[in-house]
Amino acid sequence: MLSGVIEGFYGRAWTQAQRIEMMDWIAAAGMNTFIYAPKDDVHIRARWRVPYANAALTDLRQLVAAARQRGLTFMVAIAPCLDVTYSSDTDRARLRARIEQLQDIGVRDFVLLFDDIPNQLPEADQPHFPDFASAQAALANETLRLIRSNGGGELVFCPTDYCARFTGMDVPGSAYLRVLGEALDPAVKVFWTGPEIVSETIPAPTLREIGAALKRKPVIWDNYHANDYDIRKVYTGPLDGRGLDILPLISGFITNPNNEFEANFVPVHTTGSFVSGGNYDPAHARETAIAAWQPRFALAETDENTTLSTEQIHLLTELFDGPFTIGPSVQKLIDTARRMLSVHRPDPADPAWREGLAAWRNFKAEIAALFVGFTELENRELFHAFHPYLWEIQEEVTHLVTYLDWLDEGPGADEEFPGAARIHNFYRRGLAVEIQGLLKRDDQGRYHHD
Ligand code: GDL
Repeated sequence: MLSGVIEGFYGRAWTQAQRIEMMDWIAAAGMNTFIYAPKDDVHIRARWRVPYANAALTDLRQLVAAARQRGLTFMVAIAPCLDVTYSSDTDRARLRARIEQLQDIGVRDFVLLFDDIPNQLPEADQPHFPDFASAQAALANETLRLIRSNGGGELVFCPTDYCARFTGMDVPGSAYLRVLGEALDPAVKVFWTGPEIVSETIPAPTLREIGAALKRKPVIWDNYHANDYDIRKVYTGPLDGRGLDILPLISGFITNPNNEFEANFVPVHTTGSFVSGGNYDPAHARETAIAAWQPRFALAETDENTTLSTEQIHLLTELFDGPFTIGPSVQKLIDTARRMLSVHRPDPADPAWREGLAAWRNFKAEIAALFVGFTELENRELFHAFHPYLWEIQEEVTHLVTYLDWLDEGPGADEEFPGAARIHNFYRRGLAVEIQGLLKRDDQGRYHHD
């Protein structure tokens, strides 16, 4: 089974050194594949017709060698999907030329991506193919033949409808997927992100469904830890929401993680634990990963052996846990604060209030210490990976505790916070906040206007 990482996100790509280090992480996590597919490399998508220049080829050649040294499969993406004419001999020749150029430097395995485009057969192709899926399958099969004729290798194809959401949650009814399943050479593997682009869970029955439509077990392209779609999020907790019962139903599990390279240690480590098929438990996997991650948290001003504490790193992973979860102890604090704020003027003498307030004051102190500790890290990339997010959390926690402290002073029923003496416009502003303010969201996340 393919397992590993795809550098497949939008936004700033990783550096060459980071890619090689990522290969170390993949190998250490017991996985076998690194896929080079940054949307940031314009040669993959917009400029797919233009051959790579020598400097880029030198870098790619270095990645081929680094993967080989570590016993990993190294795959390179090509995504002609923005403007290819599927029936054009010239375009097909250009695709062939790109593949051959990469084969010349030792790349054997490829991914062919058709994601994030309209599901529509281009007009120029309409006389030549009955539908979009047939056109894409023809190009993929031709690419596979080329790969085979030049020594062999894998081809993984990313369909335009790569999750159930894009089929209107009707995978068995999707003509597009059915035609792909029939027309694609059985040796071509196919990516699937699950029910959604970012799937909270990937239930086994949904994989039986897609497996039947595609006539093959899909390769999961997991966007669980991807954060390119939300500038306020980073995910550094363990993989969750995927059961071991899916492993027999897939032919690969590849994660597309955070843009911030350093934030991906626990995601990659725990993805490795998950695919190994043992007794995967996210809580346990988190602790094992933290222990392996800790040496990266060396402090700059002391001897090399001083790092942030395990507890601090644990807190970090809980603050920025996953797209659908906050770490359990932080979630408990949120629940406590919600209870504390459920009455207009709480009784400061109430033991539950006192306990909750102490917990929040303590949390604020822990965050402050973590924030300061981060500024002192030797590894500046690691610092930058979290700094803006930590800053925001520290701000918000401080505001909340300031408010709780004010309530603790027993203000009158008609007193307001903040009083005139306090700066009150400290919350984030800007266009996005203005737009959010136009439409209020209810508890279910539905929008309403007044
Ligand atoms: C996508 C893109 C991917 C991006 C991710 C998360 C796939 C197949 N394609 O739509 O490049 O990083 O969502 O935003 O997932």
